[in-house]
Amino acid sequence: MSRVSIVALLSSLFAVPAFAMPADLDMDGDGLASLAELQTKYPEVSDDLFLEIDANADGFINDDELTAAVDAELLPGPTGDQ
Ligand SMILES: [Ca+2]
Ligand SMILES: [Ca+2]
Repeated sequence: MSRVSIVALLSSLFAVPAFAMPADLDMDGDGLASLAELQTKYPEVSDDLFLEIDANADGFINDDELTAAVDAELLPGPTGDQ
């Protein structure tokens, strides 16, 4: 096992997001939501809003960024609680 995969394994073991990326949002199961995946669930999401949500500008929304976007009311919560 390479050093990189060990680090990835450890970080996945210790990552405790507020909520996991919903399966209906992360359709390819890579743990991240792309613009296309986000727009499939939220068609109203614009390119500009995606860039605003994508805090580290890697082109994908991770759990932390999704949580922050929901907290900032940029996106509705995945559980739909009010
Ligand atoms: Ca994905
Ligand atoms: Ca990101």
